[in-house]
Order: sequence, then structure tokens, then C-alpha cells
Amino acid sequence: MDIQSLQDELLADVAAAADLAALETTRVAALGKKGRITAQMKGLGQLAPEERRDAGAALNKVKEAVAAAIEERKLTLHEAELEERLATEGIDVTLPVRQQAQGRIHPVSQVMDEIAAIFTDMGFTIADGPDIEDDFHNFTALNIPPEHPARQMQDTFYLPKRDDDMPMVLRTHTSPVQIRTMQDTPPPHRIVIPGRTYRSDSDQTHTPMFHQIEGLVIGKDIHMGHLKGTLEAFCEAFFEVDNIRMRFRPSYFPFTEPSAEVDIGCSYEGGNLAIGEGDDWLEILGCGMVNPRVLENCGLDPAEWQGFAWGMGIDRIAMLKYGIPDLRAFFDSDLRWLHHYGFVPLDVPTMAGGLSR
Ligand code: 2U9
Repeated sequence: MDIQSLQDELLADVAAAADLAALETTRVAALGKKGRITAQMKGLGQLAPEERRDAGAALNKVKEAVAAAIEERKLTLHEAELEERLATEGIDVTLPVRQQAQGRIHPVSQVMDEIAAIFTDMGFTIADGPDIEDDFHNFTALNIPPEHPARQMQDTFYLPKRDDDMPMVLRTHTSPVQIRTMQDTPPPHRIVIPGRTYRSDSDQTHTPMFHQIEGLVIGKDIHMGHLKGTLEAFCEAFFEVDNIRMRFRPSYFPFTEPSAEVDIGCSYEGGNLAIGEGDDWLEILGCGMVNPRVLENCGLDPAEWQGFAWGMGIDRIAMLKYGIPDLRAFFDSDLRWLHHYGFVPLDVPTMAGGLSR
């Protein structure tokens, strides 16, 4: 075959290659080990020396021309491929981020996230600890003596004793986390502890596992005014009501002295609960100044360090805020219930962006 038509044919093949894969096939067919140009090169040995030189030079030119054409075609095809991808893979950034997610955030998780957002905004840190506690951290350190009713079998889930004979329990409150924090790290402290707690109690308004959030502030010259200010700011942020009506009723807890229970104003209009105003009261949390004995149990000198603490049941607060009538449905894992009372995952509560919208 004459060399000119070989070159014309191969260049036509290169020009016709529609994509990079076809171009590679064309390259192999021309320049590969068994390619047409390679075959011609091999045939040169049978020619007379004179002819061989001319034919060799001509073949080399064909080879260079075809190789150059392939490189050029490769660039064109690359560009075309990129253009195609840019056109087809384009994203309209004005579209909604995602189709609405099917999953829902449980109201308990939502309320925990809301409360965490409020307190972290005030400078608190989130702390946590084990669900299985020893008797010391759950009771003794908190000034709950052995004969205290809270220790009775009907309230506490007891577990087998530890090797050192220490009674073990499922924590009945998150307070042991405050004890551990005070034992392990130096004051001052500003922490909140959301988590699971356990009491052997099951009826319309109690489940054996429930959720609490507690808080602790320890510093120098901390007094009841700080407690009231903090909890007022919290209630206004959480219930999204300005100048919420509140009252602090004297109460008793072994771990705080003095102690108080906190009510917020409310009204029931036509069966609807309105929070923040009205002549009725709703109890929402317990609090007090940390008992000096508890500070001593954690190695702090009460003459130097004081503080306040509070505790609140999350499940009940979630029912109040979101008008959920039945506590037991919280733990039924009924998807229809979750879809009705749950929250869209992307609506993360923040102080700047809004808690519950
Ligand atoms: C330390 C010192 C003090 C935590 C407190 C309460 C009052 C309280 C209840 C609310 C509803 C439990 O879920 S509930 O039944 N809690 O009333 N909790 S003061 O006081 C502490 C905690 C830790 C070291």
C-alpha cells in the first residue's frame, strides 16, 4: 500500500474517533505492537538499502503526523468531555438544599438540643458521665444518707456489687456527673448535663427510663441572685416568652441548701395551655445553692467556693412546650407519632437562628 494513502486513512480514522476510548482503539491500530505503521516498519528489512532509507524516512513522517494528530484529537475530545460534564453536572444553587428528609428528630432530642443551645450560649459546657454509677457518686457524695427513701429498692435499680463491695446502680439523676466534675477538675465550673436517668417507677406520668438536664455553677461569691437570673434567662429563651412570670417556692433537697421549686405562669384557655402569662402556675424545675457538705465531699472548701445547681425533667418539659398529651408514646417508636411530633433534622436549634421556629 502506498504510504500517502496509509497516512490519509489513519488521519481520517483519528478525525472520526468520537470519544477518548475510540481514539485509543485507533492509536493501537496504527502505532501499537501489531499496528499498521509498526507492520510497515517491520517490512523495511526486506527492502534494498537505498529503498529502505527513503521508505523509512517517509514512514517516520507518517508516524509523526499520526501521533501528532492523535495528541491534538485527544485535547479536543478532553475539552468536549469537560464541556459536556459542566453542562450536564451543573447544580442550580438556588434550589432547596435537599428534598425534605424523611427522618425526624425525637422531641426529647429536640428539647435537649434547644436547652444545650441556650446554656452553651451563656458560656456553659456540656458534660456527661456513665449511666451505671456507684453508690458513692449517685447518693453518698450528694448528702443522701443510707436510710434516705430515694435509696429504697422500689425507686432505684440496683446492680451486682463491684469487686470492692461498692453497691452499683443505674443513676437515678445526672447529679453524679457534677460530683465527678468537681472531683476531677479545679473550679470554677459552669456545666450542663443532659442524659438518661432511671427509677423503678411506671405509670401514666412515669417511665422507668427518663431524661433529665441538670446544671451546676461553682465560683467565688456566687449567690441566689445568680441562680434566679440564670433560670429566668433560661425560661424566657426556652419558652420564647419575654418577661415570663416565675415564682421560687421554698423546698427541700439533700444536695442543696436553701432549695426551691420553680413555677412559671400559665393559663388554660379553652383547653389550650398558654405558657408565660395567666393566673395559674406550672412547676418546671428544682434548684438551690449547693449544700456545703456536698462541696466538702468533693474536696472544695465551702468558705472559698459556692454555687448553685438545678434539675429538670426533659420529657415533661417537651410535653408542655409541644402539647404532647401522652408520655408513654415517647418510647413506643411509632413512626406515625414521630412524624407528627418530630422535627426536621436540618432545623438545628441555635440562639441566633431560632430554637423551634
Ligand atoms: C450537685 C449539687 C446539686 C440538682 C438539683 C433538683 C434540684 C431537682 C428534679 C427535677 C425534676 C429531678 O427530674 S426530676 O424529678 N431535680 O429538683 N436537682 S437541685 O442539684 C445538684 C446536683 C448536683 C453536685
